[in-house]
Amino acid sequence: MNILMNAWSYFATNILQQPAWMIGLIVLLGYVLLKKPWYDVLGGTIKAVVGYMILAVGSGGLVSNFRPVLVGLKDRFNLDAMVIDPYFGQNAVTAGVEEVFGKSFSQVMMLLLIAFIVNILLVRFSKLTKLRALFTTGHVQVQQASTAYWLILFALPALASSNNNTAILIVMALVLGCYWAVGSNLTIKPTQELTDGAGFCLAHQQMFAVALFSWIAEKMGKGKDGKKESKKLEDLELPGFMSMFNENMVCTALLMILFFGAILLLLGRDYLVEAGFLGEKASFLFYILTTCLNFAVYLAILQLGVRTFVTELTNSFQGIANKLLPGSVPGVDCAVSYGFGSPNAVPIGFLAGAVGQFLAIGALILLKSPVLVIAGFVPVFFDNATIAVYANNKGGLKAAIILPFISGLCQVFGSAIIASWVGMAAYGGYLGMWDWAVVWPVFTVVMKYLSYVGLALVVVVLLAIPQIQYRKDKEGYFLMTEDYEAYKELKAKKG
Ligand code: ASC
Repeated sequence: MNILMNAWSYFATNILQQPAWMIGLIVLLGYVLLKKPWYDVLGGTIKAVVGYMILAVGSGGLVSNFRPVLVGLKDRFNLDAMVIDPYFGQNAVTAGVEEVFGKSFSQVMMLLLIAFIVNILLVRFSKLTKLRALFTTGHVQVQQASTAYWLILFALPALASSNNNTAILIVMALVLGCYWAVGSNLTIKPTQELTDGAGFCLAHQQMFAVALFSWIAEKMGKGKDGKKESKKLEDLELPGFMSMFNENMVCTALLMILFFGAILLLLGRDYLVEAGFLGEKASFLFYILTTCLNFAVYLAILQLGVRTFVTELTNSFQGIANKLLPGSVPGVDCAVSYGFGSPNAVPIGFLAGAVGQFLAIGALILLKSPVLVIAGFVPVFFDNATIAVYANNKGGLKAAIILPFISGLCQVFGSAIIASWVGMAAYGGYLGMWDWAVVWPVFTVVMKYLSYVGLALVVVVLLAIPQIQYRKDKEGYFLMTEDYEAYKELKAKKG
């Protein structure tokens, strides 16, 4: 048993939680199953791992550069607020779960393993379950397993007081594993349409949001006669000086100078020097410019990473989809979508979401809410940029502005309500991403008030979603992942 536990712990720490190595393992396995020569297997695996590492440099750089700027608002104005951000959320669970429920955090990793097995089994039996997507983003799985652990313990006090840890974990893993499989499965269609059949989907924290907002965007994009009406960002021809916004780097840089420039000015030189961001003698102006232009730099790195690994992943995954998990697709980080569609949707979604979040925070202050929220960079950027990329693809510019704006409101209000109710706000943070500010609070309410019946209801409703999707398009449902060109022909025929 001990050897098994050690092996699991080694695998979990070094591979499962490190998406670059997890993707590397999947690519390796896929190419081996495709019986590729050893040098193709090695080359493809290296490209996939390095590509993902490049993506991580981009997204990590964005987070480490801009999170302190937003969190700085809390210190600068002495706010007693919780930060909505996956890492703050995870810290809150680590700090509080033992005190509040008398449970150890180490259980979270077991929950992750069992929920992942549930996901694999659901996909293995796709003929029955109609589920096709495998979650591969381990760092996100850790954050979600932590939050789910807290929410379910809160909702089902009988579980929290039980001594049978294995039973508790299996019950929890059922809900979490179903959420992973069903959520990522929901993103397959919009992602195939965005990427023209690249063969992946999202395994992140806004999967229900992407499905819902893509659907709304499609409705928004159509005129009264049902024809496509609104223009996508990439088709807009901006006149005169505005044409410089067609260039993604210029657009991102200018928008960020406006947005972060204003925040940095608000924080003020004195605060930035005191907090160690700015040298005492350094120029404030050039500090602002450099920080803001870094945004464009990290986005460019991120996109390079996507280009490097996506082809390897989707080509090699054929091996897994043919031999191990028929008809399946890999679910990946939401940032991968920034390599597709209009790159300008990324900064626009971020800004629209930020406006929504700041308005919602203003409302909390005005309403004298007992819980105040500080915008965390990860939800405000990664959720809303992703929503905008998908919304733009379906509904054009209008959808790419309005829907992330609404998402920003949901993130703040939803997180404030759930985190204060379940007691996480007191520990300084909540996950805050869209699905966890909207979908999981609904699960929690249902489980809290209906207990085990509620839990069963959540699982049944989740599992019913792919069945409904399948019944609405029996011919195209599996075809869209197995042969996208044939799927497009089928759609064209049906008009
Ligand atoms: C998250 C999280 C991150 C980012 C990253 C985006 O939810 O924890 O580090 O989003 O995955 O690329």
